[in-house]
Amino acid sequence: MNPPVELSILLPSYLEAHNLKELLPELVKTASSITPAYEIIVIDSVEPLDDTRKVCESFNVTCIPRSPNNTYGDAVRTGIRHSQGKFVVFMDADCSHYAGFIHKLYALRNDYDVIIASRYMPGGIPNSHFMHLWMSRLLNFVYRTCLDIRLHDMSNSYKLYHGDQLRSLKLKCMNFDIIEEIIYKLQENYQARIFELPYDFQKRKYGTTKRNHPLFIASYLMTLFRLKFSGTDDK
Ligand SMILES: Nc1nc2c(ncn2[C@@H]2O[C@H](COP(=O)(O)OP(=O)(O)OP(=O)(O)O)[C@@H](O)[C@H]2O)c(=O)[nH]1
Ligand SMILES: [Mg+2]
Repeated sequence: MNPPVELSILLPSYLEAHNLKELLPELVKTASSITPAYEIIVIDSVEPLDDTRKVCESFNVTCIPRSPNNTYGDAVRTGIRHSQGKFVVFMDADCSHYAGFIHKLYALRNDYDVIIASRYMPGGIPNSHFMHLWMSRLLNFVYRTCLDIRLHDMSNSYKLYHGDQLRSLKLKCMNFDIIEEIIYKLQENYQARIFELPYDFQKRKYGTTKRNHPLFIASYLMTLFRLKFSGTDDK
């Protein structure tokens, strides 16, 4: 029987083969220096759209298709479903999140339920385009105020969670709002102890964003209303 997995690292990925070529060797180095009982899972598009699967194979990293659809929400749910780790780290696959920071997140695993790489707390560096930064800060302000989540940066996906808590959630969001849904439900269901560490965010290295802004704004607003007025339904 295989020993239990201590650390799962999950990377939702959409057309990121170029970035993964640079990120995965660093990630394997970091994970194996933390524990031999790790798994790295890249969650790719439903059908292959680039060389992502070949790149993962070349570094001995697991790559699975998301299901049922090509949305970020389905990538996150697919990753959580497949993860086995006592602790789970989510990160982007576009080199905005550097692997070495996992050491800092992991060092606090027994003190908190969630540890966030925070761009907006004192000491953090957002390093984004003006419009993206403005929208992201507004999003954090609105969610913080309406849902009473006292965090500087709940929307950066780079976080460490406790695997059992994460796997117990019923998550419904289809887009990037699933990140806020996770935090809200962990806070409501577990009174999760959440801690932020200042993080120096980098712009993506290769490729361009695939975010569809009007769609994401609409889904952030709908999710905000749903969480505010329906609360959680998944204890
Ligand atoms: N937009 C989008 N991103 C996805 C999807 N599935 C996985 N991702 C990954 O989610 C991460 C964040 O998406 P990005 O497109 O970089 O969004 P962003 O960070 O707001 O935009 P950038 O300024 O380009 O970095 C990346 O690693 C994507 O590859 C998807 O269906 N849509
Ligand atoms: Mg990005």
